Amino acid sequence: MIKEGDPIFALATPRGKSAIGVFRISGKNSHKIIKKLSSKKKWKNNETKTNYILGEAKEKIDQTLTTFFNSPHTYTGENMVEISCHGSLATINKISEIFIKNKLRQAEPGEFTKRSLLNDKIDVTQAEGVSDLVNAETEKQRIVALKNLEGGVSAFSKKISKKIIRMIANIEAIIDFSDEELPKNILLKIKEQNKNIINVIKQNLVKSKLAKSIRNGFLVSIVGKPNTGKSSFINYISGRDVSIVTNIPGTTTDSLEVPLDIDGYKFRFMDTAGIRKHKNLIEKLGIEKTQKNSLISDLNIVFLEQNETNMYKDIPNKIYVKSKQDLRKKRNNKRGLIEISSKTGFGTRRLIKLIKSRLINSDLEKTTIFSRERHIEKTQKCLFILDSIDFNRSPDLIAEDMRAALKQNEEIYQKFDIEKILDIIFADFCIGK
Ligand SMILES: Nc1nc2c(ncn2[C@@H]2O[C@H](COP(=O)(O)OP(=O)(O)OP(=O)(O)O)[C@@H](O)[C@H]2O)c(=O)[nH]1
Ligand SMILES: [Mg+2]
Repeated sequence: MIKEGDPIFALATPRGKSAIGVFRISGKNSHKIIKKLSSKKKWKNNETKTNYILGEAKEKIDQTLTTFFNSPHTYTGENMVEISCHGSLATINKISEIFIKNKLRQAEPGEFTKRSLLNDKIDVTQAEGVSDLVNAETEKQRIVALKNLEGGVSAFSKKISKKIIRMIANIEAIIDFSDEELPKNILLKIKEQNKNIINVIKQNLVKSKLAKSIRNGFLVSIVGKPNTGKSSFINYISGRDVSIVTNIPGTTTDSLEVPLDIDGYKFRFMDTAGIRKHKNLIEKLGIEKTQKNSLISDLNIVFLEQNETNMYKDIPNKIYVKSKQDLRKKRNNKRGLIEISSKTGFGTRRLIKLIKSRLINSDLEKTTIFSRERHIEKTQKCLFILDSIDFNRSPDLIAEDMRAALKQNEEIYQKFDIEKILDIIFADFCIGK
């Protein structure tokens, strides 16, 4: 059953000067309202016609290309209209004004998708996919988001649910039937089933690490002593002067993040105050921040002055680099050390290649399952419950645990606790989607 909400509208394209602007309208009476405002009165489903939007005195406001969509086969499930008008601010403002006068309400961010979800046109993970696709900045983010939109996450989680339900049916058979009526070793079989589900989930979680990083970006921190060329490297790879460079040691006092698209992957390079002895409070705070960031980074690039690698024993996931190669006569052939120059660009491609290979070590096409923290959290909870089932307990207690695990898994794609889920999903939606 489609529920129709109050009539809403939104400009689905950015407000500003452009060739066209697209308005979307959805909800109760939306067809009636637009027919009243249009120079043409008869519209068939999915029909696109040029027409005029008319003002209060029936004066022409703009020539538009308008399409009517009949419920339930629309994005929201409700009756909808899409209007492409000329993209000037004057036209957009005037049309918006007329809409408001005619009882159309300006939509909230993500309200169209919310209605789509409430009318079961899409499920929760697909709504997340829509949001990610609209926000995708890099090629790989686009690929991951599209897979979610197409239902990749739901398909996987539903498969897991099915397996758990089958296992619950078996354990319930033990509760309901006597030993003679049941196949031998049924408990052993259930244990096998459980192990199998656990393995599938674990494999998926390993793969999901990559998908999550693709969505959020790989965090790479640049650490090292003062004047080793950290900021110069950040400036070189971003092609801009984002960080101040001087020959005064301790120039960078704070952490500074620079987003970069490398071969379609999002990276967040972080210039830092580095790690050294501090002379004042500003330096102390900057260094503490560097240390914290290095722990949460996917990778740390340690810029060396000499061979002080023992200073960085506590830094996880690192690559050693020595910059200013252009000033040295001799090549440093030390193993595990990359020489670069931010003046000439020497070695930088090799370094980027190494960073990429350290972080992306599997094929994306096969690894696009969970890209959101929410999916991973629910799956981990499900896994934890299945993993800690004590098969020595009574079958009804085992069944109870299994049902709890099932609930966690179902929450990935079902509309549980709808308001809370909506808040999370729609936090980064834009108006008109
Ligand atoms: N010749 C040459 N000079 C460099 C290179 N990289 C950095 N420098 C110089 O080294 C000095 C320090 O560079 P920065 O990039 O500010 O070094 P940093 O590690 O960010 O220093 P702090 O912010 O003080 O920790 C500057 O004078 C740069 O011009 C390089 O590859 N070649
Ligand atoms: Mg610096």
